[in-house]
Amino acid sequence: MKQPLTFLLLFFCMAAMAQQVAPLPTASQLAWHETEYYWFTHFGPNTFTDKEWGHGDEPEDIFNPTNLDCRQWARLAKASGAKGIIITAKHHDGFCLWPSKYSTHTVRESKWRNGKGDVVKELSLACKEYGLKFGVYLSPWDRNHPKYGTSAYNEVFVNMMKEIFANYGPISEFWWDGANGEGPNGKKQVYDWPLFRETIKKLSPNTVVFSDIGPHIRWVGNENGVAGTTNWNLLNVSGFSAGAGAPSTDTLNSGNIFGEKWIPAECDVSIRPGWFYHKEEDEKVKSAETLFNLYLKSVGRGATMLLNVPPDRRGLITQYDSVSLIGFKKLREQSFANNLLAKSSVIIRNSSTGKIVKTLTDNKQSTYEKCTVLSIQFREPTAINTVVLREPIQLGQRVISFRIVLKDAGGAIIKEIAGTTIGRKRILSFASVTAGNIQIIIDNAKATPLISEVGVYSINEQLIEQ
Ligand code: FUL
Repeated sequence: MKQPLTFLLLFFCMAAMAQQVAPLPTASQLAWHETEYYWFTHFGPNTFTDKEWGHGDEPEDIFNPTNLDCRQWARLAKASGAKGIIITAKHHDGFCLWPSKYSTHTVRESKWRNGKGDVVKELSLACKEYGLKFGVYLSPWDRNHPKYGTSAYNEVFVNMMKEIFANYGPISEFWWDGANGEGPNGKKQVYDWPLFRETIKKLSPNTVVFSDIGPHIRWVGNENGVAGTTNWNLLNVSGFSAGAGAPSTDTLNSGNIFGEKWIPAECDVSIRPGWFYHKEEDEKVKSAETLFNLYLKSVGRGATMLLNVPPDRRGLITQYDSVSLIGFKKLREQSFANNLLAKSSVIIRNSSTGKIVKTLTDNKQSTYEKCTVLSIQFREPTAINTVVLREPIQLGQRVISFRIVLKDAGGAIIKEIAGTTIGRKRILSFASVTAGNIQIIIDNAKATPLISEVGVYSINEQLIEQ
């Protein structure tokens, strides 16, 4: 008699696990997911010393852009389709791009604009003008501040955050860099992360905060702009901390299938080899095609793309960068302008219910279909090489694995593509095939699988990595 009871219990446990959809994203996280692609901009003394990590002893006068124009940055960000800009208000060298009361190593101490300049202000206003979100990077590691290495520094860092939120808000995203390169002879700081988190929560509850482990967005585990082909928006954070105490880069890259918190990945990558501007890298700016490929590997794997575009010593973005950026925008537009499923001749059927579905091409995350198999029938065999799938992530991330089965007009299988995780958006590109029918099969899911959007495209074959 005991055995059936054990089996019954096991069955109920498995059923409960199979329906596990929590945790869910907050409204701010959902809005952040939708931004897809936005900018990072590294600017500061390193721009003028040709370094990547300043030592903190650079004279303030070294910071002297001859023709700074943040409106030019914002104009170009907007023209390239970016949704916002995050600026390095303070990098590891400790130099503040705003006249902070809590430092003597700032724009105020430089001769730039006779010490009256404020890059953070100027960029925040330019972003408002161009309808862009504005974000701030503030490095906890500070190689200049005299209090660094003592508990008093935590207070300094908090006060700096307070200044930023009070004077330059609203701040859509706040970025805490986990890098801390002080060696054994350097000063070691014990960061008060709970205090930092509480401070932002109180000052601006809707700001999404990035660090290696969140609280709201995680690092993707590399600086190449590439998310895992398996990418869960969930992460286990108990027992971990930002920086050296973070989970392995592999875990950050793929997330945790049963992670305790919704902490999706952001893919940071620079348009140039370095994060800061260096003249000798002008010819090494990533091409529009390379950026497009990175878009497929970040946004196309359910993450966001944070592309760094650093201004030069004039305080302007060069033509090398702008040509690539505008090209990148064109490639995205040309590739995804024409969803071949939006034609009335195409029939999408939910094989589980037998019903024809019309909401999967309406560009709305709020309309979705409960389905394990979708069958797409073209009237004429159609050349395709890209499929885009989306889950309504407001209801959690559910799909564990799926297949796309491409058939010819006679029903014979031409190609089968297997994938893991969908999330906010999954883009799958492959060598072109002429298909009469496509089946999307959800093989495994944490709970009832839901699909909100399906797109099928024929993009420029040269953009696809074979
Ligand atoms: C890293 C920093 O050390 C780099 O300089 C850069 O700011 C990058 C985005 O994050 O941790």
